[in-house]
Amino acid sequence: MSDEPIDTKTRTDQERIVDARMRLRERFFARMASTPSMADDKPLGEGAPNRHGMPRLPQGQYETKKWPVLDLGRQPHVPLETWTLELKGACKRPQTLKWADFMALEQVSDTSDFHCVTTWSKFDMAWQGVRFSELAALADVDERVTHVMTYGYDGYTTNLPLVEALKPDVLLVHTANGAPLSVEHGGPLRMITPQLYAWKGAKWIKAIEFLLVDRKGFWEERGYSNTAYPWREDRYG
Ligand SMILES: Nc1nc2c(c(=O)[nH]1)N[C@H]1C(S)=C(S)[C@@H](COP(=O)(O)O)O[C@H]1N2
Ligand SMILES: [Mo]
Repeated sequence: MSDEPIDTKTRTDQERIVDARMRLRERFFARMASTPSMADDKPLGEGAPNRHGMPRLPQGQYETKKWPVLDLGRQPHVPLETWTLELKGACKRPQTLKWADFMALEQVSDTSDFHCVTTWSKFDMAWQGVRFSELAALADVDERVTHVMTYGYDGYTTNLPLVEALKPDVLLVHTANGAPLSVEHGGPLRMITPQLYAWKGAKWIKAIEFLLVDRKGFWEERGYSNTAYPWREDRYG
């Protein structure tokens, strides 16, 4: 356990977390509005607008009802008893959460679409978990943070701009379509980035690092796009 169980947190602690989250929200709202997914008035794709006003099927994608598995061929099994999530880098409250700590955070449900760069899209995935923004607030990220790196238990890494990570549909999820997330899909916990290609969401997430300068993750170093915006077919860099 990190020093105290979360339910004994004082009201002051909670207020500080909420305050930090509200400050972040204000600070990033204007910048979020200038990121492509909100500012793009000619997104590429087809179908009725999705929840974000983008064409439902991004250009070059096809819909699948199946849920394919993509990873580096190593699927780590991490028991909940030993599982931890580390929040580190440029933040005022670096910390390591145990499973009970994580589950005591505000839990949300959201339905979103999943777009893989290998051209399949799966619509209407029902997720449960914790918003990335909640974790950023908990860690009290430094004002100067521009990017984040996420790490998987399999050694995977992927980077993304903080403004993308703070979008309200970016979640760390433990439940998919009503069932605990299977190991092959990244259980016990993975990240999802519905408005970016799915490789930006680390399965078996182990750590989040707040960065003052951008750094490339596994696929980004190997020629994938750094920005990964589906409605511009922004697949490769
Ligand atoms: N830890 C980890 N996360 C990962 C990957 C990986 O290899 N390792 N692959 C990424 C890629 S390329 C995609 S498309 C999605 C696939 O998620 P899925 O296997 O649940 O469909 O996970 C992403 N997250
Ligand atoms: Mo992918």
